[in-house]
Amino acid sequence: MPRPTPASPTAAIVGTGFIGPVHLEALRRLAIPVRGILGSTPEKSTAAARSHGLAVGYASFAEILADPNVQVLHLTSPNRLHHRQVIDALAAGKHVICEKPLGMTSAETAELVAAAAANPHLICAVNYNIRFYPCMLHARSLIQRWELGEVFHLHGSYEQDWLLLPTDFNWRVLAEEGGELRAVGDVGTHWLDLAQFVTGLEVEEVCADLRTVHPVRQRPAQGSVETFSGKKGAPPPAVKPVAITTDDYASILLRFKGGARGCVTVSQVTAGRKNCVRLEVAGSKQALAWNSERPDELWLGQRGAPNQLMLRDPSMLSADVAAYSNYPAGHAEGFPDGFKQLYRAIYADISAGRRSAEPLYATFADGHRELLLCEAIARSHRTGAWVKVGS
Ligand code: SOE
Repeated sequence: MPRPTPASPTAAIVGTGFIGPVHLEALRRLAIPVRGILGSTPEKSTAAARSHGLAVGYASFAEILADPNVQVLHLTSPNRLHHRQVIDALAAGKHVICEKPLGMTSAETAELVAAAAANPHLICAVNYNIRFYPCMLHARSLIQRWELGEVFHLHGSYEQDWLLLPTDFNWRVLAEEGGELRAVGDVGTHWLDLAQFVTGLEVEEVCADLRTVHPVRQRPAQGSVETFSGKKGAPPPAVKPVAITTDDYASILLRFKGGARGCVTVSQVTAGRKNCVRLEVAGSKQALAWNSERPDELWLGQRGAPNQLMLRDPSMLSADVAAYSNYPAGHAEGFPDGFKQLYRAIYADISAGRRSAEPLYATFADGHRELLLCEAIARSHRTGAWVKVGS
């Protein structure tokens, strides 16, 4: 796999919150140059550039677009900004790596798919990083090689606890900032993307039950609260109550094309589950199970033989994915490593100057599908009925 060289395209990061610096760190591990960063105010940009040792703290998005030294934009801004920023970035000739969800509605993401098609020389990716845990790439490879046989059903969950209390607040809880669906949009789409990526199956129909556990949350009267930062520091001196319509919890039944069935539970109010993704797949020959909080372990279930617990080891991974695991067994590869491997795949395409026919990373088409899924889930919850995706 080509290693990015110092002549690699140069990136800039939009967003200084929780996830922007994760992108930056992964790029640095790959020796991909990063020129600067943009925050929600020029002062935040300057402070972030200084603290991360970057040359430029941009004063505005327009300033990044006009920077001829930047070829790739990493968009880690609030969801409501993605659509406009992607359109403008592509028009300015920049490659785009956009955080999920790609947009607020499927009407927005359909436009972004069209914009990507109109700019085939630009790489357009969505940041579904969980695909790049080596055990998940290996699981996909096993399923592709029919080692599980026919997939009968799959299930799992994505659970967090950083929004457990009514005093927990962040822009994501507001529908106008993050979208109509929150737990489903923020982390449920990760699971849905992962499940479809690993199995190669497409969700066709959904039946969903959602709950807003805290219909009122306490918003700090001043300033913003960064994702996952609520447990740090002193409580804000003053708060005001805000009505919340977005989901804290969801359970969703799934029907896949070809007959497989599934279900997923999503929650941002499960005490003790920090950032826990679980996926189990039951096939006609074997089953498999994985938990992101023990990322290097892949369980393989057998009926007529002892079950196996595989410890990630580059020498034992499928040959086609072994290059995405860089540390010897026993040296855990987790959340930050997935971002590194994701950008390794994306920047290989950027450096090659063409889109892979079947990239491992999520494309805008995948990002659009996630919005169609979210809309089907919301409609199913409202009507209490099964809803076909994209109908
Ligand atoms: C917050 O819920 C969040 O940062 C998500 O937005 C990310 O996608 C996930 O990886 C971790 O949690």
